[in-house]
Amino acid sequence: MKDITVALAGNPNCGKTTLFNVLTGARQHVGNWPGVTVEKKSGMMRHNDVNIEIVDLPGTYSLTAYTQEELVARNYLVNERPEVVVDVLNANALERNLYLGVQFREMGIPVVLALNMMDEVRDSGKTIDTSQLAEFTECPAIETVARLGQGSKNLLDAALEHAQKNRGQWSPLRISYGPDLDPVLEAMEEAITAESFLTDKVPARWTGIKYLEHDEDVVLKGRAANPELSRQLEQMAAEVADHTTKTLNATPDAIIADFRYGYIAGIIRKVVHYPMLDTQRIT
Ligand code: GDP
Ligand code: MG
Ligand code: K
Repeated sequence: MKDITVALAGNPNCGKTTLFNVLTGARQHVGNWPGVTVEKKSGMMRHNDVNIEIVDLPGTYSLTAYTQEELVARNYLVNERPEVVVDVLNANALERNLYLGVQFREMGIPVVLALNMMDEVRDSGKTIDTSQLAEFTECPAIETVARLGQGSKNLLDAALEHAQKNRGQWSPLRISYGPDLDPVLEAMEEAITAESFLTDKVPARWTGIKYLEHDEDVVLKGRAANPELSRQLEQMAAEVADHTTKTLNATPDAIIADFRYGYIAGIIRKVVHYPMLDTQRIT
């Protein structure tokens, strides 16, 4: 029987399936996610006397409700609450790949970063300060080359340790979304917390963000759970959307994406270093 579940997530083509195969070998089960035709793969393995179920989530760039894959990944995390998510990153495209991880951390789920394709990073001459990345993101970060099976032991050590440290507790990352959205988000969070609205499953702030983003899945669940509060939140979201559209020519979901990318860019500037150009070396 399993002791813990580790979910593998990441953008398409980051090496997730390769890593999944390295970890689980032939002990795999392939099926479909309930109700949809998205493939579900899981496998069992044992590491440091712990029985680990590894679940391969669909590859996604985001966690909105726009695609079946994103909904499957999100609902799985919310309903099954795996002890830890291993976010597999193409380390060679770190900035783009970190966007998904920020969203996991906004949900609050414990995340370990697997910096995969480190062979390609080394070939490129770039360097990544992995320990600083771990510090800034507050997620353990492990370098891997899944195609050669490198780093999987370190990754499992880090995943088990992180699972033990968090003990199923979710603690969401809080990013500022600027002077227009922050006050609304705070008011939403207060109202959501006061009514324990969906808070058995997800953090109050995350639900607020989803109302600002007009997330259809969350709004429908919200209307079913508490129609009056849902109407209030929808009203708040509509008012601020009207305001930002007039003053900034931007909808809240676009502003939210901008601030997330800004948060990531700030980290990337500090941890990714490029080789000096030849022309600079000559002078
Ligand atoms: P997925 O879409 O995330 O499941 O990615 P796959 O596991 O299918 O891998 C996508 C491609 O990347 C395949 O051609 C793999 O062989 C390759 N790949 C996986 N891991 C690495 C790695 O660490 N380094 C390099 N260079 N290629 C890798
Ligand atoms: Mg795959
Ligand atoms: K490749």
